[in-house]
Amino acid sequence: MAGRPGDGAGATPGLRLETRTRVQRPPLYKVLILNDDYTPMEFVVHVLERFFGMSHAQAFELMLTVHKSGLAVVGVFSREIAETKVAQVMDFAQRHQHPLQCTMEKE
Ligand code: TYC
Repeated sequence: MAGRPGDGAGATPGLRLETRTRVQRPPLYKVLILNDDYTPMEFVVHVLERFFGMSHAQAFELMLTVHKSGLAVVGVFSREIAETKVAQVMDFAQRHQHPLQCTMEKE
């Protein structure tokens, strides 16, 4: 059978040359918002609108999910974008003296 490009046919017998390029997709990260007893509901809704581009209705629904179940994924991003979102939310919450927690984890 004729060799295909990249299969090393015609090269030194026994020496298979690896010519394919292996492409690794960069890992994705989930950004999570955690419930607490003190952050006002409206503040969480505002955070979701401001930093995650949600409509008021989407943000309100997700905030209620977090309030009832403890946490929720708010988005999935590349590492750098996820890190930026987490830093923005944590900074915004701290500046308003709310204990809201935002974290990220590898998918
Ligand atoms: N549990 C908060 C309250 O009753 C509201 C809240 C919702 C806080 C979601 C954080 O991620 C959160 N005021």
